[in-house]
Amino acid sequence: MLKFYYNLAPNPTKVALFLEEAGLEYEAIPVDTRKGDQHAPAFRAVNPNGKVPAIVDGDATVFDSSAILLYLAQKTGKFLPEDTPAARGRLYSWMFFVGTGVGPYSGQAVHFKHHAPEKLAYAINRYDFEARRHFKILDANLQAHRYMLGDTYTVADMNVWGWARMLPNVVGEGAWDKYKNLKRLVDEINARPAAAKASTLKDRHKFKTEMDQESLHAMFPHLKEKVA
Ligand SMILES: N[C@@H](CCC(=O)N[C@@H](CS)C(=O)NCC(=O)O)C(=O)O
Repeated sequence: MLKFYYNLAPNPTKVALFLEEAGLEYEAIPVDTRKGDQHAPAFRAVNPNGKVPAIVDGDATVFDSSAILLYLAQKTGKFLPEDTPAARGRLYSWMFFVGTGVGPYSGQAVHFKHHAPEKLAYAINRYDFEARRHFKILDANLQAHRYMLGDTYTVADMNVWGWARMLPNVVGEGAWDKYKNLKRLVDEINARPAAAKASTLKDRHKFKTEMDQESLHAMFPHLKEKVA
């Protein structure tokens, strides 16, 4: 059975959404990143980057949420746009835009606002600005089209949903007023049965919630190590 390595963060959650949408059977394997499970050699053999999500599907091992979503969409033939160069161009562009822009800038915005030991105004401003700029681009696309790739719900919408549903945590309370089209998509996906099923992941395993010294060192290793 497909193995799905997860915690409750945005990137694993969008993969859970796809697995539920497609009705795939999977074994959910918790990786408690606040306890340092991501650094265990057995997990590093699955994802050398030491982050979730990752999947093992027969002899295929896939890490990074956008890669996993594309892999699963192509494996099942579900939630893909039509098979034309124009549609593939849109699919790959938005998938990579989320993977290289929305995800990392949102993650760093959260890091500098909520977790960094020092409140650095420059870093907070830069990542807040960039996260907002990326969300605005998504919002403008969703003003022009019902879904990210046009008229049909696809894997690109699931990719957006992962971080977009956390928008107030990324850019602050009250932010939804400025991203009404994105809110429309997030609300629509939240109401889908697959999203409700994906959210039951939180009931399957009790993840560590404290952010103590062990967690800080596991998740932010630069606090104690140097890269050679
Ligand atoms: N580019 C990756 C990012 C994955 C990622 O940042 N995962 C976080 C979720 S908490 C993680 O595993 N963090 C643990 C760590 O950084 O030690 C993706 O899209 O899947």
